[in-house]
Amino acid sequence: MAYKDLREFLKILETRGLLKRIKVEVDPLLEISEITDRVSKQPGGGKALFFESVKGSVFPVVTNLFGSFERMRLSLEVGDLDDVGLRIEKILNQAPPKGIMEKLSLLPKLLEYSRYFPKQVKNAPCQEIIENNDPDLGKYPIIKCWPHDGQPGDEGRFITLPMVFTKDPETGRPNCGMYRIHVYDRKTTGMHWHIHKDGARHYEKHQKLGQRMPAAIAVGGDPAVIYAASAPLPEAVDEMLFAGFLREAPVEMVKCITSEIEVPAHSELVIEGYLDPGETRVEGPFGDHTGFYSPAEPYPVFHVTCITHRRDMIYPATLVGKPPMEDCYMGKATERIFLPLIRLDFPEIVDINLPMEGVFHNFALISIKKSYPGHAKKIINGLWGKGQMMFAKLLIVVDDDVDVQNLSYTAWRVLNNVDWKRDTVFADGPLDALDHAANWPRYGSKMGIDATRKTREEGMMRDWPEEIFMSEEVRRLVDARWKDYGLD
Ligand SMILES: Cc1cc2nc3c(=O)[nH]c(=O)nc-3n(C[C@H](O)[C@H](O)[C@H](O)COP(=O)(O)O)c2cc1C
Ligand SMILES: [Mn+2]
Repeated sequence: MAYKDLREFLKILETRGLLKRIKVEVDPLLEISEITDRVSKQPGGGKALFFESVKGSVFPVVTNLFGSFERMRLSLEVGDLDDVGLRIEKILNQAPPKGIMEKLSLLPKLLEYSRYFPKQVKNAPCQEIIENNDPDLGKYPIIKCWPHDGQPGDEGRFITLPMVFTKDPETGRPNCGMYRIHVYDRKTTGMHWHIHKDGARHYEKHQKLGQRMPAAIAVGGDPAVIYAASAPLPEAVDEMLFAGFLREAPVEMVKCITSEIEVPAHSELVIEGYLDPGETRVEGPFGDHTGFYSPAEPYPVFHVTCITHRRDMIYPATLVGKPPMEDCYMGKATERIFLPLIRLDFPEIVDINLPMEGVFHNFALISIKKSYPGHAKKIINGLWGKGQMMFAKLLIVVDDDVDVQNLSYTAWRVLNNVDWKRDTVFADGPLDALDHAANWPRYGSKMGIDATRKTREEGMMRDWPEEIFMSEEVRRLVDARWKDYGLD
């Protein structure tokens, strides 16, 4: 059963002892951050935090919702994050229907999926209160994360767990992306969609058409819906359909009060507004999930026309910074969920590990079933051409007998197997907007390492050595005699 909204999820967390209430008054400027940071650094990611009393606002704040493997699984209602991937794989493996009989036999399945399309509703909890006279962002407990966040003249508050809804002006197709929101004043914010993202694409199109762009920022809801905003889906896939698939129930959507944009009806808070093409303002700096401040740069400006919310709104926020943090668990979910989709193009890929320390765009480990010379290099080049994998600054490919989830074993194999000149590939290309190491923003070099066993065809003049293993016979003997040695 899908969670209807954020509250249902919070209730589950609380009954399972995975949520801690903080009753004393706390400051949304930095204090909530420091508490959240300390808790997310506890073994396993600590608990979700519910701040009941927040200085300067009547609304409470929750943080660290997704910040452990257990809570990430609970948020998607699965026993194992791989279960979502398996569901996707099952759909993808259905052979394309040939004859009419086959098509008919698939009909029930197809209908089942159509159940997941977002559904329009008229009455929405997120519109219990409508502030369209003089909307004021100052009423809400929006947090300041790190000391140098924001510009002189603003308080450095950022909405950190937003779902930003836009529409393609040509196709009418909706998009939802998680792009942090820098609050400049009561009615104005930044819009930090990197140029590679779908929201930015929609903005570009409005700009070309010379049209004002409507947008809406929704905060809070079923955690599966929130997660979907961060998922690296192809532009053609509506995040809300994907959320429907994840929660196995359609997402109920409601039209905004001041625009045609639709937002999840069960959100906690919705900020409606528009962007004027060409208008930019300095956004940031912001203590980012790389563990460094992302620099202040011009980004489009969002003007608020209306704010709607639940009467007793609960405001969720996330804190990003040096890993491990809450977003690392969201990234880990993405790693598991998207593996079957990557395998569509690269069936030889066995597993992928995006270690938290690599903050997702910096490092990916990939195991493959190698079957021809140069196979690993083909995977490296191929992945750099696939969606947000283009940002991967370091790709290391190993053979399928390496468990890439075991970092120590993998490091040992890689370090022994590589001849650095022969086995490295460099490429120039787009980089994540958060990369600060390249000479220019968003463009620089990436490295791939082929750490698979090398063959003659790949130029290896020697026989590959055999990995050491004890014989089965002796292992069985020692197993049987273990007690006799008196070692335990
Ligand atoms: C907590 C969090 C904050 C994020 N902030 C941003 C951001 O400010 N700008 C951005 O372009 N992407 C950001 N992302 C990544 C995007 O949400 C992600 O790339 C997503 O796939 C974008 O959706 P889109 O493909 O529809 O553009 C963030 C992700 C998370 C989990
Ligand atoms: Mn998208």
